Amino acid sequence: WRSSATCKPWQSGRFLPRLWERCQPPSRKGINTTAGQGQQVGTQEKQVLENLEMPLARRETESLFQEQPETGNQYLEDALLRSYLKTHLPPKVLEEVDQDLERFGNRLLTKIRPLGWECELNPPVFRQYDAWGQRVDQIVTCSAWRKMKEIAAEEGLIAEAYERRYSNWSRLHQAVKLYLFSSCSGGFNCPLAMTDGAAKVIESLGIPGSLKNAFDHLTSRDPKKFWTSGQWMTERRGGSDVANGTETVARKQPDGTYRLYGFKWFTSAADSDVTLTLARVADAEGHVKQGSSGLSLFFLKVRDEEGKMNSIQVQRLKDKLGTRQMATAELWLDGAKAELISAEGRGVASISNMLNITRIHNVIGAVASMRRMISLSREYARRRVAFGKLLKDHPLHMQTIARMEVQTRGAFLLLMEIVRLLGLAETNMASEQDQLLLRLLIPVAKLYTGKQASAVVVEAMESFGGQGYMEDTGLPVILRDALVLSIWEGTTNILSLDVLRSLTKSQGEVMSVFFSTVQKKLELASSAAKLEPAVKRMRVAISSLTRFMQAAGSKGALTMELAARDFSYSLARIYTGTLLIEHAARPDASSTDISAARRWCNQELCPAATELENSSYEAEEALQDSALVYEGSPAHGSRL
Ligand code: UCC
Repeated sequence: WRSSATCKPWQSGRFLPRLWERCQPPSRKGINTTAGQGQQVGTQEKQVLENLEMPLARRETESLFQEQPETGNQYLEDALLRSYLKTHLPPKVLEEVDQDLERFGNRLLTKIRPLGWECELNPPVFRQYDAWGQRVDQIVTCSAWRKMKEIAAEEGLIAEAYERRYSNWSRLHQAVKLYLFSSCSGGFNCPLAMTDGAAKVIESLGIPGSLKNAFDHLTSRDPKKFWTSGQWMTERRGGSDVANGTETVARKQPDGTYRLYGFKWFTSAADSDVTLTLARVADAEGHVKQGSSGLSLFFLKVRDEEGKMNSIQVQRLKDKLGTRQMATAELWLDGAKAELISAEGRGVASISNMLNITRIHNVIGAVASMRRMISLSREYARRRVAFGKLLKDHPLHMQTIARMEVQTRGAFLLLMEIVRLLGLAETNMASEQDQLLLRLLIPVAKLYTGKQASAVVVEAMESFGGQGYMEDTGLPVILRDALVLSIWEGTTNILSLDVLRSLTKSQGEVMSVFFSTVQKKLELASSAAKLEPAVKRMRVAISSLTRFMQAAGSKGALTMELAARDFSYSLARIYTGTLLIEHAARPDASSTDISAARRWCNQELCPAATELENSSYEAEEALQDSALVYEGSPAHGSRL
């Protein structure tokens, strides 16, 4: 297979264009189509093995050793996604959504993924001055990035959720599109997350007249009209402790608007049109109230009608490990004109509507990156020969990918559950219990899938051997971009504390709902004989969790704080396992649905109970934690 001049690198969803762009064998065209592959696959495998037999001189060592993994329409190749939609969507909705997703899957394959790679190759640059020394503070993005914005509008990636043409299922439809889009988006999933969050905040405020125009832009399908939003929460004193870290001051103007003064240390997608941000309103003497109750929420446009910055200066762009396609900036607000949109002092509570949405997007990103890596890994295993046979014929290799697959399936079902509940909440169809469950599951899913994504993506990278570590395969990009998922939108520990916040705020009611929901799902599944071992293990885990709650509840706050992470993991594993069991109990469930549920339930489901028994949450253990960490450091021996 000689390299062909007619080879088009971006055609047919080819994974990466540059390294192998000359290597598509004409005789193999169509290998990556999704239908009727059986015959081709056999021929292809035979050919790969035959090639291996060739003497070195006949092999094209100058251009190619291995064939790159290729994937087709990601919607059509995602068996779990399709079976989920088939199970849950009403037939009429399913018919339309299915058509839309298949079409979208093709567009992603042929048009959008290449643009995503262009975004990676052409990261934004900061132009501070023009040729004549005028300060311009321009963040220059590439044409592919700007095209992504148009596509996002055309595809209704935000609009879909707010038009609600499929009632409560619109959220799910939107989330699935975002899930498919995410790994092709060249980082554009980030501004979309914040845009969705901003639209949600405005909607939850009842779309006040002053924000109607902004809401229309944020939810528009018209590329010329569509706006994206930022979420400027992080200041130089830190990103987690927003209540104490926010220094920005808001000064009221005679016309009722405000001017903001402060320094925003980490503003993602800084090329956005508008943003939501927090600031402390100064009184007539210029005093501000500290702490959470001093924070209010503001809306502002980044530029005025003429395109000039709204008294905002860009200090520099951040030099990040990943998400380099997207401009993250340090911004000085020097009297930026803004509108107060929350009650004074209710900033954190108001922006939490945005946070909950961006956290769901984080989950979408996590599941999408896992799915993408597994798709590539399994394709590679069909092409790559080692020790005389294809990787897919090595049982240990398959076991490794299958374990990743089980994690990804679980994470996917957890994501679907959350967007299902969100859809109900947004169409006034959610019971109080549904709403409590949603409040609990968002931080649980965000923290758990963020960690899963890091682990799965690293493991999948290894499944390519040394190739996985090569920059120009594109695999390291996926890794870098996935590593942020456990950091932004609240780190694992911050999210674990948010799980506790939801317990406190509801006076424990969220846990009653959690227990009753998993019990109900298990009861419905208990008649399926093949699921019996999984159901049994799950019931044991639920008893352990109940015991943990009783024991930890009678201890002090320190116990729950020390247990917060293990507790959140326990909730994630139990709830996700229950969803896998529920999915496997469908009448038309496949054998893989059953084995995914069984395997998930074979892991430790309630680590919090085990660690409680190990006395890990005792005060003495906390002291020992510090001793372990600081042994040998200059701090050792001083009072920690
Ligand atoms: O901006 C960032 C990067 C942007 C990139 C986005 C792209 C993501 C897309 C992914 C695509 C792949 S990163 C910055 C993110 N920052 C955070 O996530 C902040 C992390 N910190 C926290 O979450 C903290 O826990 C805080 C800020 C929420 C803590 O603040 P407070 O003021 O100390 O918390 P309080 O006093 O407990 O809560 C104040 C109120 C309470 O309501 P009331 O007063 O009615 O009791 C809480 O119940 O806020 C309510 N509240 C919430 N309500 C707090 N959190 C929530 C919540 N999650 N849901 C509902």
